[in-house]
Amino acid sequence: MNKKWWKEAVVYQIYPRSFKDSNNDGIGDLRGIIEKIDYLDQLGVDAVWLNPVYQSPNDDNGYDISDYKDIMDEFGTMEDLEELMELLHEREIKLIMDLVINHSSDEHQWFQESRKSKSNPYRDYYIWKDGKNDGPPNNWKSFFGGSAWKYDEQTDQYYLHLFSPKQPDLNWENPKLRQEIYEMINWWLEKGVDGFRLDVINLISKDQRFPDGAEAGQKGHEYFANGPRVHEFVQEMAAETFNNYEAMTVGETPFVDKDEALKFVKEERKEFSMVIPFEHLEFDRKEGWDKITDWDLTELKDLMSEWQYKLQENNGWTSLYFCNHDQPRIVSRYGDDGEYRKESAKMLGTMLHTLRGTPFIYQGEEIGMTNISFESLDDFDDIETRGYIKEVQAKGELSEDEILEIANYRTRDNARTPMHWNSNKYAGFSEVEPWLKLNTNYPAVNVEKDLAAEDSVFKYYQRMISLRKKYPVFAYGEYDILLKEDQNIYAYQRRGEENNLLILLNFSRKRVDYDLTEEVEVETAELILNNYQKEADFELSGSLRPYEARVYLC
Ligand code: ISL
Ligand code: CA
Repeated sequence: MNKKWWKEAVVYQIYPRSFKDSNNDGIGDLRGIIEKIDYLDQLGVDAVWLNPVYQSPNDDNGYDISDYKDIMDEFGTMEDLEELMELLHEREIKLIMDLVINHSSDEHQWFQESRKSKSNPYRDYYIWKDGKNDGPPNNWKSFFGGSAWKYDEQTDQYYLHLFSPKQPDLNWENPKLRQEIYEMINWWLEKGVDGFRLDVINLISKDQRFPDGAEAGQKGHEYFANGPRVHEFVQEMAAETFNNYEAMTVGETPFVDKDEALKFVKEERKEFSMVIPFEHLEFDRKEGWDKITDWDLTELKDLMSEWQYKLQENNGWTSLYFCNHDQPRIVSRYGDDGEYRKESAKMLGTMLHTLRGTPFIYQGEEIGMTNISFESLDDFDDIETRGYIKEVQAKGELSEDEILEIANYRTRDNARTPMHWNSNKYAGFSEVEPWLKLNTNYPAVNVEKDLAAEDSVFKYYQRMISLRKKYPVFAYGEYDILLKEDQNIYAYQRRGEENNLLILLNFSRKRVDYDLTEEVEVETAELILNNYQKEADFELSGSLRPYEARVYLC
């Protein structure tokens, strides 16, 4: 097993718009992050991933970039970013930037040129096609609703946008475009950034026949996700950029199962360090955005196990996460955000920090932040949520109240409300009204409280991270599932060179018995992490309290 710094690291994701506002305009910024470096250091994380901070008209909060080599005015300046990087490096915290290169903003100079004429030198930087029968070139659907094509009068053609019309897809078939992108990536690497998270990177190669997609689901994905040349492009990019710097790379890859993932992360293939999987977050949305589905723990266990075995047997790696800026808060999904908020937040965190892979913590997760409950459909800011609301309204099957309930459960705004620093007005995020409504529970759930309480979620995370550093088995141990059929408990072992870990996680709100006598041989085991007061030393059979998590060193 090759040792790498990023296999041992814990990454903390910051959504700059919502982390800390330093100049009281209601919008988080780079100097706000600088103010909180001590906090990151105290938590013990090894790397920070920043969501996009580049120039952007903010149609999709920075995922629509108009200048890759400049900083968004609202966030600060290039000097601020350089200072942030330096200060992080002083604490031995690495900086990972977001790289959005499947598409740019329509306000990027390349697109401004591209749309001018069919013979413009930048025309082929984007994907232009003639319409078909008075409509778009095919039936592909945008992630944010409606057709993925937009008609442009100036040249009487359509351009492809898998996301918003203000996010035209770049044409990776064009070698000139690819070279420009590599040059930009090297420019950032030269500046000293330590790696990148690559946005929807498995969508960069489109089937050049542009056929209609099957009717169900995200129409067209079979032709634009994991397309014909995707691995060729990724290998070329890696060889010309990241691999010359030993940078950490995290490919965001929707529509990727364990087999497809392995192609991106098998070390010998020299593509990415790890991917961001999606399948483990689809259990409560199997019937679509507008139906909340019950889910079954054994299915989640099977899925996690398949990935774990596949990657460890084939020299591959993955990221481990439950929350990010696109996902509702996990404690409100797979945990319990009421009575057992703290216990379940810690239990879910334990799972992420004890599986084989690199854990990613999303801001607020380390204090157990929960989903919101906005009171009006007008409160939602997220472009994806607004798209879905429109679609569901058009279907006419649900009342406004029912839509509100679903939107509150699903919205990406759940992750994007401002961070809770204390119980002051505006939660210590800003002194003025923030750009997005706060979660109203900030007086009860905030950093100041968690730093003061011994049994807080924060303190538990801190301990978990320090244990990862102390025992290499957390990063490198081999995974093996136990109690496979159990409906309530997720149990597994990690086997390392010096010691082993035994992990027991109760996913239910009741006390549950377990019996490991048939499954493991353990003589002595030290309880090194537990989200309750210790009840007993290790027993091969016993019971777990609601949402209890135990980690034994054996
Ligand atoms: O957010 C999602 C599910 O709620 C996904 O459909 C999401 O759009 C997809 O995972 C891609 O996400 C990334 O690219 C988007 C951007 O809006 C997301 O914030 C980003 O993480 C377009 O750049
Ligand atoms: Ca600000």
